[in-house]
This record gives sequence, structure tokens and C-alpha cells, in this order.
Amino acid sequence: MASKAFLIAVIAAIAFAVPASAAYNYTVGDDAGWKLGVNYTQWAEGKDFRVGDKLVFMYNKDAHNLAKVSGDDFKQCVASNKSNILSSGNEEITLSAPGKKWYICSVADHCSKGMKLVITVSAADGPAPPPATPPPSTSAAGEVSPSLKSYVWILGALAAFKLFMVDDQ
Ligand SMILES: *[C@@H]1O[C@H](CO)[C@@H](O)[C@H](O)[C@H]1NC(C)=O
Ligand SMILES: *[C@@H]1O[C@H](CO)[C@@H](O)[C@H](O)[C@H]1NC(C)=O
Ligand SMILES: *[C@@H]1O[C@H](CO)[C@@H](O)[C@H](O)[C@H]1NC(C)=O
Ligand SMILES: [Cu+2]
Repeated sequence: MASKAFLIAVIAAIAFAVPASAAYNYTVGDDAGWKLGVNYTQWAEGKDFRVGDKLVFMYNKDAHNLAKVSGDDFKQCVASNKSNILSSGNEEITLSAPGKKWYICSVADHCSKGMKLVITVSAADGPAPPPATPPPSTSAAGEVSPSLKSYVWILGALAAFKLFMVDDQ
């Protein structure tokens, strides 16, 4: 009996170890987007940002912008390098390296009023973060297709079934 439980545990462990996805998209501020009156410190809390994930900034481009800044600029709420100011209203930023990343809105005093976000990006490997959005169905290297995952489960179910049948005889 112990060996049966052990086998089932091993099968389950293998099935769970198969990664479901490599990267996540985070819409900054979720439904609120990038605007005044949102606490982005609170929004970032508990999120596990990884290299390869994406930040999506959605905002009204007539009222706001998005500047990627240094830690010093962040503290002072200024965007000293104007070429890092984006203003399309829909910015998709791929987190390509680990470390701290700082973003502000450089319009008027919006940054000091709270339009600022600092995150820490970790290396791509490690425990998978909870999915913020459904995983992309790309076939990036190292990713395992859903059909393979199902296959592992079916194999496990068959093995467990066979074991039960043998026991019942
Ligand atoms: C934003 O949220 C953080 C963390 O929950 C909190 O410490 C901070 O006081 C909040 N800031 C404002 C302006 O409410
Ligand atoms: C400003 O940012 C651009 C684009 O990231 C970069 O190529 C340039 O070197 C930066 N300029 C300064 C003075 O840091
Ligand atoms: C993330 O954004 C990309 C576009 O850059 C899109 O192709 C992909 O489907 C998105 N993934 C999710 C899970 O929304
Ligand atoms: Cu703004």
C-alpha cells in the first residue's frame, strides 16, 4: 500500500514540476491602469517579477506619460533623460534583466502624487509566480506544451489504475 501511495505521489510531483508557462504580462494598476490616485507600491506588493515578464502600462496619453528612470531620478521625481520618456498610451516593457526598475509619470507633479513604480526583477528560474494573467501559448525554448502535460497526467492515471486493478484481484 505504501508503495502505491508513493508511486502516485511521484507521478503527481512529475506532473506538477512540468512548467506551464515561461512568462507573465502584468498590467500595471490592473483595471485602473497608469493614472493618479492608485497606490503602485501596494499594486506591486507580493508580485514576483521575473526576467522575461512584461509590464503593460495603459494610460491616457493626453494626460500622462511613462519614463523609465534611475534610482536617483525616482527619488527626486524627475526624468533627466528625455529619450526614456514614452507617450503612446500603451507601453509594453519586457523585463530583460534582473534588478531594480524605476518608472514614473513625468507630467507636472504626478510622480510626487503617486504615479511612480519601483519593482525588483529576479532571474527567470526559480519557483513559478502565481499567474496574474493566463500564460502565453508560445513555444519558447524550455516550455512544455499543454498536450505534453496532459500526456504526463494520462500516463500517471493509467499507471495508478493498473496498480489498483492488480491489488483488487
Ligand atoms: C501605499 O501602500 C503602501 C503599502 O501598502 C503603504 O505603505 C503606503 O503608505 C501607501 N501610500 C499611500 C500614499 O497611501
Ligand atoms: C538616455 O537614454 C538613451 C536610451 O535609453 C540612452 O541611449 C542614452 O545613453 C541616455 N543618455 C544619457 C545621458 O544617459
Ligand atoms: C503578453 O503580451 C504579448 C504581446 O506583447 C502577447 O502576445 C501575449 O499573448 C500576452 N500574454 C498574455 C498572457 O496576455
Ligand atoms: Cu501623469
